[in-house]
Amino acid sequence: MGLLTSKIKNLFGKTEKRIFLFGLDAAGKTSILYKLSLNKFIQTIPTIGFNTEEVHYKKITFNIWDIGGGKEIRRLWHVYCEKMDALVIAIDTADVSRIACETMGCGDCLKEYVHFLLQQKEAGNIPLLIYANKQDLSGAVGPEYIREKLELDRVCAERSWHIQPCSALTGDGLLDGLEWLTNEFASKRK
Ligand SMILES: Nc1nc2c(ncn2[C@@H]2O[C@H](COP(=O)(O)OP(=O)(O)OP(=O)(O)O)[C@@H](O)[C@H]2O)c(=O)[nH]1
Ligand SMILES: [Mg+2]
Repeated sequence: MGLLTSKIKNLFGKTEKRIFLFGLDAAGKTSILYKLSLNKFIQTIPTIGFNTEEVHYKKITFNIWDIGGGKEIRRLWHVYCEKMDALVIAIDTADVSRIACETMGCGDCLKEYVHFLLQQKEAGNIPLLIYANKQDLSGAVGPEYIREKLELDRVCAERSWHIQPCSALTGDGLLDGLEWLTNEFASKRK
């Protein structure tokens, strides 16, 4: 979509936003993307590279970029960080061992990658939405656990952030996440 078309749309009260969905492999990013865009829980395969879809919610067209979370791709996450309006992290909340571990630099826990992303210039002070996915599974942890383990109060002192419990399987919570972002974008316009 050209810049001009995008500006014309904005004149009519429609807005486009580019949001990037990161997270470890098997967190459920692709499942979230297609549940939002097709309203279907599809069978996925690990993403090599990325998938992108448009999701229309209220007056916003969300261009959602789902970036693969495999170990080799994670190292390149920062390369995708271009013209982002929001950063979205998906977490498998039933797999707590991979959220944060004792040894920083282990290369396989989410915390270090999230902190790295937040430091990127392109991440500026854009909103951070965390989809606490797989809430349908027993043993899934909630927002407080994630907040503490990722040290969000410390690393997001200057940023708006929100942890949204959800399930790509049932769809619960996914639109609530877009609602939070919509309100964030609206509050920035004032
Ligand atoms: N029970 C349950 N399973 C889920 C949920 N979301 C995803 N899954 C399953 O988790 C597995 C991984 O899902 P994907 O969407 O492929 O994960 P991904 O984050 O895109 O993984 P990569 O592409 O490798 O980065 C699949 O077997 C999904 O069916 C959920 O909310 N609940
Ligand atoms: Mg995927």
